[in-house]
Amino acid sequence: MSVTHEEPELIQLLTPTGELREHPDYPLDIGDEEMRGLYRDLVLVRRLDTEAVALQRHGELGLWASLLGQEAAQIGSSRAMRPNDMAFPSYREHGVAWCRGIEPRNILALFRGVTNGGWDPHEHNFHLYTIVIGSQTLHATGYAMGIQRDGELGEDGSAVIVYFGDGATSQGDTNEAFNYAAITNAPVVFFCQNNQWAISEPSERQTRVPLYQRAAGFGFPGLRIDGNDVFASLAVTRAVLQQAREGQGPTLVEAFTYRMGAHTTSDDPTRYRVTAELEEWKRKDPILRLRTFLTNNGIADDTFFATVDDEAEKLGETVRADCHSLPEPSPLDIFRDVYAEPNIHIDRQRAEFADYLASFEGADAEGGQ
Ligand SMILES: Cc1ncc(C[n+]2csc(CCOP(=O)(O)OP(=O)(O)O)c2C)c(N)n1
Ligand SMILES: [Mg+2]
Repeated sequence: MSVTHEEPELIQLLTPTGELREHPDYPLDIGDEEMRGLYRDLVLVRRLDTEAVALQRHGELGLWASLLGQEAAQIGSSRAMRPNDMAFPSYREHGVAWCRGIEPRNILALFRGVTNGGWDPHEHNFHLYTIVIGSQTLHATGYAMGIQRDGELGEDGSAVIVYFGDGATSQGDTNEAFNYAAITNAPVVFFCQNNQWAISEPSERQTRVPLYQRAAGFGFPGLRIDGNDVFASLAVTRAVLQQAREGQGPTLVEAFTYRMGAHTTSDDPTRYRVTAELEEWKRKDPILRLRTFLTNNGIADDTFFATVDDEAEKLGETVRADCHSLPEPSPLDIFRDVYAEPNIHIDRQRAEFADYLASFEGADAEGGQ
């Protein structure tokens, strides 16, 4: 059976060669300072990512999921958030974490396996990383329904943004979340980073229609943006978050991008994809095009770029040093976050486990050696 569908329409404000295009519905409306700030964010999160990959290669992290190539999708959309909005990430959202003020060392702790969570979701309105594909779309929809019920909608109200991949759109959870958000008109932005791969499964084997068109079937708008264009990501997300805050319900944003690295450090993409594809996407690099734009329009000069490069080097050093000095957790920490309130069963299990640990010669009460 052949299926016909409309040709995908891509919202793009900054072309791969660094030219700015006006869009009637999505004005960019930011000043030079903010543009330089976006460039700085992009470079710093890429440096953080490169350092984390190197740390994993040195055996300092158990695993790392690289965001290489997806920086613009993440930075633009998260700089569109206000502090009182809530974000639900997947496991690759280091750029979003960065913009929400999560310390890189806390992300590293997670991938080093020395924390049971990483951060307090309420402190930065940034939920914990979620590995179970698509499940965070339901958490986000429920949270957005809570915002509605707490009467927090309005021009200065709050909204929710949830990040997930192309592969997650094949999950039942994601489709249930789409439906629930639609029928309840929940203030949630579904931000799908279509990096065109779900590990080794290409997106053309996951869907017969462009992903953003799925939203129409659930009864809410869907848009496709150039995910390597930080301006489009910012302008579009800002607009749809505001619509959500004002009670106009959910939107699906499909950020069309490309995962330039491996799925994770445990994966070898040369086994399932051709180099030519990667080379093509290198020419669409999100950082390169913004640098060209800033240079050609006299918004940033060599001194600015050199300062950002220096800052990136320092961040790399800090991340490395922080990783080496992350404390080992106590085995008893596992009992700490099970319930919000004290619980006699957990207390008893904790005490039994503490006795067991203490039974080893030379062990201290906290299980350390
Ligand atoms: C429910 C569930 N099924 C399978 C997996 C194994 N798994 C981990 S990542 C992944 C691919 C996800 O692809 P996508 O949603 O496109 O996200 P990306 O990694 O490309 O950012 C799979 C199948 C999982 N973590 N959870
Ligand atoms: Mg993917």
